[in-house]
Amino acid sequence: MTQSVLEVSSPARDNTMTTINSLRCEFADSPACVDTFAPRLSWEIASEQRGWAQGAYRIWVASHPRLLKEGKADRWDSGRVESRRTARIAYAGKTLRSGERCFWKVQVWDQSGESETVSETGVWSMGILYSSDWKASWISASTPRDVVVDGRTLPPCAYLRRKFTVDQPIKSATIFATARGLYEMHLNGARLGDSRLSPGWTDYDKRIQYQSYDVTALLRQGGNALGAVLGDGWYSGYLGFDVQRDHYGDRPQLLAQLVIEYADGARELIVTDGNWRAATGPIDYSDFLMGEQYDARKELIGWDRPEFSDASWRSARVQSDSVTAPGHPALVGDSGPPIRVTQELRPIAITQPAPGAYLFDLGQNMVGWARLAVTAPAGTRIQMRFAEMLNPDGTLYTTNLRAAKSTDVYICRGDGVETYEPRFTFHGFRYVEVTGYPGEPSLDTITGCFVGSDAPDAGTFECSDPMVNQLQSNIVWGQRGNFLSIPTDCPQRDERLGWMGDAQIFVRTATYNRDVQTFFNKWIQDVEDAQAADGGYPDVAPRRVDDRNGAPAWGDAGVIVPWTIYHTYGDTDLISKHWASMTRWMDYLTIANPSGLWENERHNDFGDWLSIDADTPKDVLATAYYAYDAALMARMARAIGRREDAATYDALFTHIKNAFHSAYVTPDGKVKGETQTCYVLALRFGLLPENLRPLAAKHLTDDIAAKNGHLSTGFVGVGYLCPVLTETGYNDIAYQLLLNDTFPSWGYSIRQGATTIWERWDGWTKEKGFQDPGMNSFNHYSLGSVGQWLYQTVAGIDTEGAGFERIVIAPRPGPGLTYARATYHGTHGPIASAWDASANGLTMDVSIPANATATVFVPTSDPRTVTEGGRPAADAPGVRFLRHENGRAVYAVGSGTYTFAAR
Ligand code: RAM
Repeated sequence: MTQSVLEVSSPARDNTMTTINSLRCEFADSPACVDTFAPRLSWEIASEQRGWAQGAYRIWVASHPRLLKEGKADRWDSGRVESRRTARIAYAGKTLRSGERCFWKVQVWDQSGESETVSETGVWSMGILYSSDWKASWISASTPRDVVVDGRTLPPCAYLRRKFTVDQPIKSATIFATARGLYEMHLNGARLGDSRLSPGWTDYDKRIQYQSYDVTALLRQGGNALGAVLGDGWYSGYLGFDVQRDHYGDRPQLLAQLVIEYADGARELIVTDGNWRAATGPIDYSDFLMGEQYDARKELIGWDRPEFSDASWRSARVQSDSVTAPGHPALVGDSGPPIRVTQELRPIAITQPAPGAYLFDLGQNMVGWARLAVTAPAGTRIQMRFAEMLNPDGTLYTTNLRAAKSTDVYICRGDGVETYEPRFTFHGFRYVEVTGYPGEPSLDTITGCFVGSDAPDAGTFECSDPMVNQLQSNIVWGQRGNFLSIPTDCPQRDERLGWMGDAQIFVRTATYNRDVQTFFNKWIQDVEDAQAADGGYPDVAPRRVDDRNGAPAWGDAGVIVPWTIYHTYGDTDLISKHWASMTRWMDYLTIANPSGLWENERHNDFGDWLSIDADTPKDVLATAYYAYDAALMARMARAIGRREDAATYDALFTHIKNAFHSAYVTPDGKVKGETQTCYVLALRFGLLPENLRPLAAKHLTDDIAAKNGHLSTGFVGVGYLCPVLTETGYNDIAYQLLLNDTFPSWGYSIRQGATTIWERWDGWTKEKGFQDPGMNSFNHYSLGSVGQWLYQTVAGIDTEGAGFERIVIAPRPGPGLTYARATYHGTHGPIASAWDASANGLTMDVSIPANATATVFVPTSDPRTVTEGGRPAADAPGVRFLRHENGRAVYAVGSGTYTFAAR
């Protein structure tokens, strides 16, 4: 019976054209090192039929795709489960083993129970499940000499290799590898994988990610060679301010294990141990902040091939700490997204501001490095320096990089066309200055290699105003480059840390632009790892460089980010996993602040960082965030069925709200400090009694008017400014702020040519030029947190409850825009909302994925004028009129595409 079901059911047979897409395991496409015993499986359904909903599913998991074809599920057959769920179904089959590959399909039925569809085959691979399955030892190169450049200690990169022989037919071969530091793995002359800067940043004293590589096709009978190059990276290189290096250790180390399964079932392991050989090669040094120097004359030709003679190499040094010993940091499978070069940029211009100094403009502030192409005599030294901005005389402006030298040097081999790109550094830049280049370079000399954590695209936003489209582009570029293993503040200066305040204010915007579920799942663990024994979350996670407990709106990321990721993707396991940690943070605040005002444990107390001529009292801001934490904790407690905790946090919220009210709020709705941020936080976090909300909103808009229609918010207030204005009936003022191009505004930076979000509203002004170079990045995403409002309000895509199961389409057209459109790929698939007010009335195009439902709000004073697909909306198939409220007709719809029109 099973056999026939899988064989006869195909998408083609289904006359409603229903297909199953996007099979995912642990929220990733074909993940390579899953290390949980019950991986969660998800899929999406696309159907042409309006209102399609799943009635039942059946999951099949097998050890070989052939078995699935034969209708056999030797690992797990879930049986038919009557359920609408399509996401996070936990595997419940035979116990999974380290390294095993699982192939799977899902079969679904619609609600009639008759029409059925079968997916294509998905796959995932298991990582190493038990630390005792690790047989490798940490190895390093014996102490090489250090180079000192400009007073900085910079060690050369180590090369490691190991020759081995294969003399039987192979069934499969997988390498598991990681480093304390950074590594690149090679096998038989090929670099493995396309990810960069592996293994990524975690608190290496607690947790280290490993990656895996399927090398079945690369092994050959006879001699083989494994190789690795090591760099310092976050582990031992310069990082953060104050010229500090060796944050976790002073030499990079490698841990690698090749698992070969032979055709006869035997297994063999080749692991890092004393049999490896070590040397230094062409990379004189490679450091995040300082850059890389590569001397091509020292290349070790063929070093990663079996034929190479490593007689002059030394034995690798085996570290004394054993992977299986208690207290060893946890080794965890990299759950993605991988750090990759995701785009190449061609320069748009070359200038020569000084003799012999060629300046390439890539047209975009970006993160990564430059690839150089050159033909020059051996020993020619070519230097590349990087900057985001130019001085008035057209030379590089590097002062804002502070102690980051950001200089790459290439020394030529001299044997024809040479191309070079660095391995273990990255820069934040738009301009590249090349010196030492022989002759005239061309646009082909330099290519910008854009690097970042490669989270899948999730959304698009576009509207009738080109400046707003540039703003959206600036937000996305800032996100793509600064989400590099962790959410960093900036990519260029000597900082590049996981600032919590920046992350919490931007996270909701981030979810719209990219699928950041696995990215933040990983970072939330970094945040928990960074929690102090007293319960304090830090300012930066991983907690290095700046060791203090977190300031208000910074430490709170430990609650806000998990909440946001849960709310976006619907994963309650995430809450359960971090619940104990979050309650420790709440206890820490509550014990220190019994009055309900957050008066103690404010540490760096940044306040509304980089606000403009507005001084939000720090206690007001702190207390507002404390209340917000309590409210989110109550909601999360409810989501995971902890009713008593929910009641406790509800009560805590009320306590803080009352304290806030009596300490800071006047009877006429003024909030102490009276800045825009004061009002925005009080309104957004629900800290005012109903009757004072309109008054407070009025004070907010009065302040905007007094500033001649301008904002004054810093990092903390900015994210909620436009949302609060729309919520309180001032959508037109929110639009005004969005469309401003006079100082201070988003538009002002764009008028000055910004291609990313600036750290400061006044990073550069016509009157004063550059702001204090002590802190002036031109690629900082925090002030880009308005992106959330573009998607949720201008285009109107949101979720009611967690996980975009019940979608809200509620665009709020406003003055200055004639159309806006957005797409967002939610848990169930693609959602679209577009409105156009350029002709008579308003049209709205809406698209809802199968298995989801939506509430659609159509702006109109008269619901009788609303049509869908040309007929009265109330009569349209699959559309149900609910009510008319606040100038909007409200409809319930199921999946499908809809065109509403209203007058
Ligand atoms: C700056 C960082 C970051 C901010 C902190 C308070 O140095 O760049 O953006 O969160 O300060």
